Amino acid sequence: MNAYSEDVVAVPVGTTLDRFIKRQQQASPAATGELSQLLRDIALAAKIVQREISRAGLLAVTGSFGTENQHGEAQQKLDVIAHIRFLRALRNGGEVAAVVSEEEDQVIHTGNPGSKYVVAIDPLDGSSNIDVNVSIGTIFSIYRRQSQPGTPAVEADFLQGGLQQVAAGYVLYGTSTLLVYTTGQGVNGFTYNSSLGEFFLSHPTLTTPVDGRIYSCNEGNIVDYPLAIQQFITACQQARFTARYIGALIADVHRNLLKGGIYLYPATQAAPAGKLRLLYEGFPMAFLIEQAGGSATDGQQRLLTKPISTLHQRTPLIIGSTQLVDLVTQQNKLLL
Ligand code: FBP
Repeated sequence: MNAYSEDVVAVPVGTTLDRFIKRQQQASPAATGELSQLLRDIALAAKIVQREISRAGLLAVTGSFGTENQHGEAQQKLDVIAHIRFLRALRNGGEVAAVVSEEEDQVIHTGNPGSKYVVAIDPLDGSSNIDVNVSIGTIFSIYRRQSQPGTPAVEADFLQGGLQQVAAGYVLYGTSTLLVYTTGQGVNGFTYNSSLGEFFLSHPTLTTPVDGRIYSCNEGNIVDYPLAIQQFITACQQARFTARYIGALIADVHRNLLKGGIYLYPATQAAPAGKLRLLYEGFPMAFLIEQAGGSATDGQQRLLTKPISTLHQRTPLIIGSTQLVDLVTQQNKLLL
């Protein structure tokens, strides 16, 4: 699905996000401006969350919130703050009819039933890094709803499948804050300049190398990994690949996207269906990596074609440079 027209808009580095969005919209006669405004609303929420994160240690917003989400995971204060901030921006922006968030079980209606878009979001990815000042992020995925605008959005609007995404992206709160997204015409990255309060194009038409020498996985789980994955990791070690694992999907995938490499979170005995969530982690990252020339599977099939039946469905994830992803997926299929 391609939100804007075919023409890829070539704009100089340093262009503001707002101007870039405007250019993409102008290049598409069919565009109504609703998706453009939605992307701006996401950028606004990212700026607010970036500010909260950068002051976390001073504002006592680190640590547990004292509640658990529907996955039985302890919610960190910043998980809840990011959830509230994105929800508020999407609600007030008026372009989103409903939201599904990692932090809430049910579909969240925004009070904008007339809107034609729905958004799935992981407000804060890499929660285990929050209190130790290591990179974390936000992941978002946008669909054009199937249900009739003017009526309440429904679960089916979120279960259309990865190929139906209109746009997807992530915000990486790292050494700098980066917004990386696609609308189906390649991937572009924008760096936040907090002194000007603006995102500027810094990574135009991102592409990932077809091969790489970095592997990212929680080797502490290796005994639980499928045999093919264990063999692949041993082969990487014997080939003197570099092991890098930040423990935040966004940060690991972003690094590997730039340098070439592979991130693996396979099924384990502890998580036989995988740990990561298909709707707001797997699908958006797979859409992005494919738009950058990479690949993503669940260890058996192309992730974007994987059937989805529940909002918080889990999935194994293997994502990164095509040659590495294809190799381990082929091996895995052979040994299953
Ligand atoms: P959250 O969205 O709850 O943070 O979970 C996802 C995640 O943190 C990924 O970002 C990361 O790659 C993975 O889980 C780390 O899991 P583990 O600690 O088991 O290695």
